Amino acid sequence: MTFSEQLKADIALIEPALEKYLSRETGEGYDRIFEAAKYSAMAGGKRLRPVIVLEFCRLCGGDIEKALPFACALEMIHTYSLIHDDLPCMDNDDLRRGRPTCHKAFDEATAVLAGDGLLTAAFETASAAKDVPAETIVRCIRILGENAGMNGMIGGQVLDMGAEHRKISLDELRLLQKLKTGCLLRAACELGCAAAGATDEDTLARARAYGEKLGLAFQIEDDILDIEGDAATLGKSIGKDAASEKSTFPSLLGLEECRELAAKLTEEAVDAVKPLDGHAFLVELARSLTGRTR
Ligand code: GRG
Repeated sequence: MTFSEQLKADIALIEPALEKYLSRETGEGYDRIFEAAKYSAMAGGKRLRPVIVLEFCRLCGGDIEKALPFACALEMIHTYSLIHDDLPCMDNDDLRRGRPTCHKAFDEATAVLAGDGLLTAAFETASAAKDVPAETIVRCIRILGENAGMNGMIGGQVLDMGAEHRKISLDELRLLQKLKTGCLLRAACELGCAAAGATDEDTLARARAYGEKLGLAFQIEDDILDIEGDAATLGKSIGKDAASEKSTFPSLLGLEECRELAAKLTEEAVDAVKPLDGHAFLVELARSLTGRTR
């Protein structure tokens, strides 16, 4: 199978499973919350994190079908973070994944609850994984909690809010992004290994390194895309964050150095997994994210 065929096959497993896990309507009068959660979760998106879960599971010799609950749980947490990040009290965005944000399509309170519902459903889904040893389930739940929580993505979001109105250093920005974006990507790698029952320390360290390097490269690319997108659509040379004087990789390093750094980090991610058998897909995936259009 080629890279793009395998990517399509993974997504074809993930999307119906995600929809099934979120289809728990009762007809009791609160079904609108399922509608809102599915509106955001089933709105496309690259499915990068759940694909990485399946592919690390495959690389470690596991059954990727058994990794699906963990892959979908991670995508639910990612979707909740996007819904909450778009709220008026956070980034106040109108569009996400090419359509109105959850609070625009529904209302603010429903969007808060849809995010809460997705976060909770993630843990429900992971804990109910079928034909998986209890020890593996607990390990996966811990990975999800640690990376999505206050020492992970939430901590990163707090640093991000603190960086709203003051210039921060490159080291501070690296930490912020390591937590905010990097933690869920690292969690994806760890979850895939855990779902396969892998315990080899070298493999786990390589998986973590891949996630961390890729997370940073991915965020730098995202900052570059923000600038290029704004320049293309608005005829401006600055992005939203630059306009608000928020520190970003391009504002601290300049575009050229950012491109070089993203490429260097991508190759470091590649180097981390190259010694592992079955690394080809992960190598192509990492390289496909450099210079992506979104
Ligand atoms: C508000 C709880 C809370 C957390 C906020 C992760 C995060 C922290 C906010 C998301 C907003 C954002 C722009 C994060 C940077 C990481 C990033 C580029 C997210 C978008 O991920 P993609 O490109 O999205 O994988 P798709 O739509 O493809 O899934």
